[in-house]
Amino acid sequence: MSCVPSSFTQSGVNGLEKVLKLIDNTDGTYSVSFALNHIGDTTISVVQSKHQDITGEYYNSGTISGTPDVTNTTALINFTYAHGQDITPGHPDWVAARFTGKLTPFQSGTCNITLLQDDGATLKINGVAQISNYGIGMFGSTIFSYNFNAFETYDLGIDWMEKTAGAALVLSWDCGAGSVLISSVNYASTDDIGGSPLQISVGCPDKYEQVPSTTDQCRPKCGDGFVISPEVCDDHNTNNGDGCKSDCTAMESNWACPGGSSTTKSVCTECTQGLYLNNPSNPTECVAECGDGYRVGSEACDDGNNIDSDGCSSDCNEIELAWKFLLSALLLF
Ligand SMILES: [Ca+2]
Ligand SMILES: [Ca+2]
Ligand SMILES: [Ca+2]
Ligand SMILES: [Ca+2]
Repeated sequence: MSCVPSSFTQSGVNGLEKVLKLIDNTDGTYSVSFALNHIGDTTISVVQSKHQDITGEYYNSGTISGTPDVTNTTALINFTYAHGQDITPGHPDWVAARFTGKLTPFQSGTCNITLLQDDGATLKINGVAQISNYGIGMFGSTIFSYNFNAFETYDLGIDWMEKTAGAALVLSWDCGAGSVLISSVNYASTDDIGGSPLQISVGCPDKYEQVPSTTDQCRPKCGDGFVISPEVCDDHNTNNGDGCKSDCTAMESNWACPGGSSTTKSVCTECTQGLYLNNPSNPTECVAECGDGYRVGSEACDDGNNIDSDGCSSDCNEIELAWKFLLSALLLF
C-alpha cells in the first residue's frame, strides 16, 4: 500500500462501483468518476487522508499506569534497541510503552500483519486485541490477518513492555505485494471534505421503469402512452380487451393500434366485420379479405370463395360477365 497516486482506476470498491477513476486536476482539485451498477439510492463519500504521528507514552516503572515519564510522537513503529541501549533516558530495561494512532488503508482487502516483539506486546485494532503478548518475555514475530475497507480509519493501539537485554517493536504488513513496514502515510485519519457524504438517487430514464427482480435494468414503461421498442403498442393503460395487450407486447386479435411513438400514444381501433389486420405493408391497417363472404371496401363482390366462373371472380374484383347477363335477364322477367 502506498500514498494515493495522482491518477488511478479501481474496480469494485466496496462492491458498489464498477469503475472508479480519480484524476488530479493539478489545480488543487480532483475529479472522480464512477459507474453505478444499481438503480436506487447511493451514498458517495469523498474523504481526505491526513498523516498523523503515533503517540508514544513511556513508563520507566515497567508498568503502564499513572502519568507517563516520557511522551513523544513517531511516524513509524520501527524500534530496535541493542542490549543496554536506552529506551528512555537512563532506562534500557523494564520500560513499558503505549502507542496509539490512526491507521488508514488505501485498498480494501485482507492484509497479513506482523508485529516483531521483544519483549511481548498487545496490539488492538478498533479496541479489539489481535495479539495479546503484553508482559510475556519473548523475542519473535506474531502474524494475524485483518480485513480492511479502503479509506476507513482504524484505531491502532499497542502496549509493549521491555524486560531485559535487547528490545524491538516493528509493525509491518503484507497486503498482496509482499511484507513491508507499515508506511507513515498509512498512519493517517480520513475526514469527509466538500459536501461529503453525498446522497444521490439514480433512476430509470423518463418513459422507462426498472425491470422487476433486477437491480440494474430498465425497460420501456408499459401503460404510459408512449411506444418505445420492444413495445408493439401502448394505449396508455395496462388493460386487456381494448386493443393493446396489458403488457404492450402485441395488439389484440382484430385490433389495430397505429400512431404510437416515443411521443404519442397508440390509438386502437377494432376492425369491423369483414375487415382484418392482414396487410403485410401496414400491420396496423384493417383491410378486407376476399373469400370471407363479406363484401366491404373496394371489393366488387364476395361469394365466400376464391374461385372464378361462379359469379364473383376469385379476387373479388369483378362480377363475372355471364352472370351479369343472367342477372339482367332474370330482372327482365
Ligand atoms: Ca410505453
Ligand atoms: Ca390496453
Ligand atoms: Ca370479403
Ligand atoms: Ca367466386
